[in-house]
Amino acid sequence: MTPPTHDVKSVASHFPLLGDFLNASPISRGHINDTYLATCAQGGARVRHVLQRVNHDIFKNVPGMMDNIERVTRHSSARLHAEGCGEVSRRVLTVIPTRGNQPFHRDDSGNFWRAFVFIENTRSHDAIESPRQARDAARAFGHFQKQLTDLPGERLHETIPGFHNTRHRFDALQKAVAEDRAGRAASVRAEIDFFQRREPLADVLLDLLARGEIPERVTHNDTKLNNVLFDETSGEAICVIDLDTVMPGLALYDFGDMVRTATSPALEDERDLSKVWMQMPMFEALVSGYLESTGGFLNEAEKAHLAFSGKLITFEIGARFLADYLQGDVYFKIHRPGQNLDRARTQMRLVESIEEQEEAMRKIVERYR
Ligand code: ADP
Ligand code: GN1
Ligand code: MG
Repeated sequence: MTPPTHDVKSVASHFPLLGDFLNASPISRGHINDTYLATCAQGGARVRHVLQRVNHDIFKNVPGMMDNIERVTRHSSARLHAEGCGEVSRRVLTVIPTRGNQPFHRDDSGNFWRAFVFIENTRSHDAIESPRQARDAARAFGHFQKQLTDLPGERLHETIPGFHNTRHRFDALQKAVAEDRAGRAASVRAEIDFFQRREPLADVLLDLLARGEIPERVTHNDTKLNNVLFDETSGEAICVIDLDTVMPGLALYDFGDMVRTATSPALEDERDLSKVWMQMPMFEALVSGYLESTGGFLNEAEKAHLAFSGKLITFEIGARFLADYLQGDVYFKIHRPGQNLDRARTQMRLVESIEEQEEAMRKIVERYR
């Protein structure tokens, strides 16, 4: 639970950073990796970089993951240049290879470290503030998908196999309940029941995929709101980050996670559940922004399931938070006891709020189709 401390200065010496190392401070957003902002001095100016320790308990094939990220960022960058974009270095992540020209550095403890250009003059948001933000974020994530529709080469590595396989995720929750490693199951019976009652949700998209009604695509798979950077000055969503899970997936996984993270005004771990709900103006903005970027290539079955995808991904991530709570908080970083349970409860409340409004959500999608 205590934040890890690393010798970031020593890590930094393995990368050709643009200047002399001054200091590094942790960036506490994100549940998975250890991220640092490393500042260097160069001719009186400060140059900043991101140094990140990849969580290799979760990402078992770091070389494969970095291969994906290099291919995807190279392709996006070429696309942006072709589109005549003026600020390519702020609109796509730039990996800085090590001094030995490797995509990551391995330290003496076996940790994998990588470096990125720090994208200046941006902000990320943990909770949505306006429909404009929602529309912009959805347009940016949709544009990211669009850029990758013609990614050349082999199928990308599956950096976490079965990442959004909701059947597997549901079964993992059942297993966590049965094992009850942390002795917590009896105290969260109502929460467990909530997910068990909704088990049939788990197979809906997997069945559509198996019947060939929706296609596999290259998707981001972690489109939570704080994985897009907004320009500090204009407020525009300019760069999609956190590319660790870019791999084969369903477009609906990406849209669903936007609904999960960019429609409720509350934080993911809010304890006052009366603050958690699906706000229709945010949903409408997501649909409009997302279809603006992707309307040209999504098929009718994908469009027809946009509202459903929000419910499904919220259900899925809620089940993952609850399973992690039952296992003793071994996956998602927590900053206080009970945080994963609080996160599971906000997801449950949001699923209910979507259920209450699903018909109206579907009608909104109809209007934009
Ligand atoms: P995690 O996988 O742990 O979520 P992220 O890659 O999302 O890690 O990084 C955590 C946070 O660090 C992001 O939410 C963002 O605020 C910040 N960040 C990451 N990369 C950059 C970058 N290249 N430029 C600016 N900020 C960044
Ligand atoms: C994790 O890395 P981060 O914080 O952006 C998780 C996502 C979850 C999310 C829940 C690799 O995302 O799948 O949806 O937390 N990433 C991984 O907030 O498991
Ligand atoms: Mg992140």
